[in-house]
Amino acid sequence: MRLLVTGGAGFIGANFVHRTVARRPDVHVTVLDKLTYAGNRASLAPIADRIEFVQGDIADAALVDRLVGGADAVVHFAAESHNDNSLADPWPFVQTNIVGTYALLQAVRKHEARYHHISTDEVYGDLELDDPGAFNESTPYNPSSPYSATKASSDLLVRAWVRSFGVRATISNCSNNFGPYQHVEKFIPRQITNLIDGVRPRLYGAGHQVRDWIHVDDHNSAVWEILQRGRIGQTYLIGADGERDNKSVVQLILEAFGRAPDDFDHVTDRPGHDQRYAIDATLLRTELGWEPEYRDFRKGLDATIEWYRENESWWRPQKAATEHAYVSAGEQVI
Ligand code: NAD
Ligand code: TDX
Repeated sequence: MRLLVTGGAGFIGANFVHRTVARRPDVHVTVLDKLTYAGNRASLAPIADRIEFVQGDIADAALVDRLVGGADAVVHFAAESHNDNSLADPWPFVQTNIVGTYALLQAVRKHEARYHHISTDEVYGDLELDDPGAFNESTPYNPSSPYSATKASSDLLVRAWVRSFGVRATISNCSNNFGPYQHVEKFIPRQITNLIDGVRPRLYGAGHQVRDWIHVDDHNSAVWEILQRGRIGQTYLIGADGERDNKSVVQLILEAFGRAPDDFDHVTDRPGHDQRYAIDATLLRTELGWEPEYRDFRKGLDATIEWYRENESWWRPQKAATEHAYVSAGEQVI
């Protein structure tokens, strides 16, 4: 199989490429990545000689047409992915997440390639903290941020290309991922690298918001199942029953560093902050028999902390600029 992976130098994409190279020697992987601030060639360095790497933009229709023409299947991870950035400047989100997905869809339509679209549970909006429910495949779309609105838009383009043009596509909407190679702007790596630097973790507002954490390898094992055996036109939600509030996650990280449970700062809350995400992955489990491997959040978190301790040269170049951007955006201790 010739597989085109967009965004393969980003967090989830790089983990997906590592997993594919390790487990599927029959698959030829080409990565298309623009190498924005979030992309990092170093994430693919250990397997550089096992893959083809193309630096380029998914919105570049001619380039995408050429690469999709040489592929049997496309897994589309590339995106602008950070909610806080989408509040500061939504334009790159519209361009990459919507226009970029359009260019890919036109190419898979022309070349009749199989297409898997990576999306997020944030397209469904949020749940109240006291709501016992969870998102499923029939939950209506109700995105809150420019990021989630552009991801929702891209999902709807995929559905239309399936229905109108017969594109062989599937969609997955996953909950919050953690694991190695995640950019230090995101919640868990930011707190780990702060603590390595002797700086207190930073919790938005009261920290009561709930996220449904899944290890990145479990997300990617589900993507492989869907790519191979998913029903064309179907959406699958991916989640591993990992609900935790943000304050509890910070306190687990503090404990791993031997620090007191109140040794963190509350900082300015995110405008429009989604309260709770929760995934009901029954369809994925029953139809495709998928099960997560990382059932112990604390163990996965400890391994992730270890990875950041051992790979400082990977994250160090981004750390100061990332923290500076948060301060410039108005983040203050409250
Ligand atoms: P990331 O920001 O770490 O990586 C994104 C990658 O896409 C980077 O390598 C970047 O260089 C590349 N990219 C950005 N714009 C591009 C363009 N125009 N052309 C080509 N490449 C471009 O993101 P991530 O956290 O790995 O997320 C990957 C996908 O998974 C996204 O579609 C995101 O919406 C989705 N997702 C993420 C999570 C999560 O918790 N991180 C959860 C559910 C879904
Ligand atoms: O310093 C912080 N302090 C803090 O309390 C940061 C960076 C975040 N937070 C909070 C905000 C969220 O409630 O932690 C939670 C997680 O924040 P992010 O890592 O920014 O993730 P989130 O906004 O939940 O979105 C993530 O999951 C869904 C990914 O970034 C998206 O790409 C994915 O679609």
